[in-house]
Amino acid sequence: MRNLSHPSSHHLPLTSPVIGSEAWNLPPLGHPDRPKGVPEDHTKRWTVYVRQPEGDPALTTWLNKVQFKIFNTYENPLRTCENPPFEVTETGWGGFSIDIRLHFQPISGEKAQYRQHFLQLEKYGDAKQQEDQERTGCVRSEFLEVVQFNEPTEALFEALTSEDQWNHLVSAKGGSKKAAILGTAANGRPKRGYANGERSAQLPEKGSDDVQFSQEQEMSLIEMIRKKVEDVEKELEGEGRKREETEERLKVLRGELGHEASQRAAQQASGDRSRRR
Ligand code: SLL
Repeated sequence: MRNLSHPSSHHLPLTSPVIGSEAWNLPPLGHPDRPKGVPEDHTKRWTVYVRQPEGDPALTTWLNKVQFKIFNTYENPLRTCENPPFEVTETGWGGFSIDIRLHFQPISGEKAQYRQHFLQLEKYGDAKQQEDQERTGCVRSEFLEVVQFNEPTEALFEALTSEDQWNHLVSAKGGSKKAAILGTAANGRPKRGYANGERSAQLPEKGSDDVQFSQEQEMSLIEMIRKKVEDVEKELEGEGRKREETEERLKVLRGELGHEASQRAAQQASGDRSRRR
């Protein structure tokens, strides 16, 4: 790590944007509310986005530009958002994986980072989730991404911990910026930072009904991912064993086949000899 003289320099700064998508049904073909100019086979309207969790500092503190690479049959499939909102809205009929490139503010000195998001158009999840999706007509798929800065400059660190990042909350919600920085945010949400009150760009420690994303949730996400990795490793082990068995079996079969083939060749050869006589 270079250049970090700040007291909390033992933490590599990280931020947590939300990457997600929302999809709605389009009114069917011939319906008066169906927007004009939408191709006949399109059944959905969708938006893919990078957003800050509610009550968070503006993404532009660290995020400069976002590129979304959508399915290549769309016009101009590489969509670039130089300013917020960092999102793309389109219509279509099918889901696909979207490549997302996060470009950081030049002061950060960080290289762009790459993420992927699957555009989920169909209902998913448990019965309750699907009921909600049916009722609201909206399928939302969101992930809290962890963006870690590997070589943060002092300037980036300053920006990530500066009070000015909360300015947009004051104008938007009429709350107090001071409240946002101290104790609770304007909306009563716990503030970001460490338990000892250390200023940081971390998520609030604990979640609640009102707090969508927290360090607690971040940790359980990490734990979930760790478990998944374990599962996949176990599966790989099993697959490896299966493969060995298959190879063993193949060897035996090849051996049998080779034996048969050489017998046949021998018979043929002796036949040839007998004809020649
Ligand atoms: C796949 N899932 O991976 C499919 C592709 C593409 C969806 C789905 C319309 C695009 C357009 C649309 O929704 N495409 O109008 O250009 O093969």
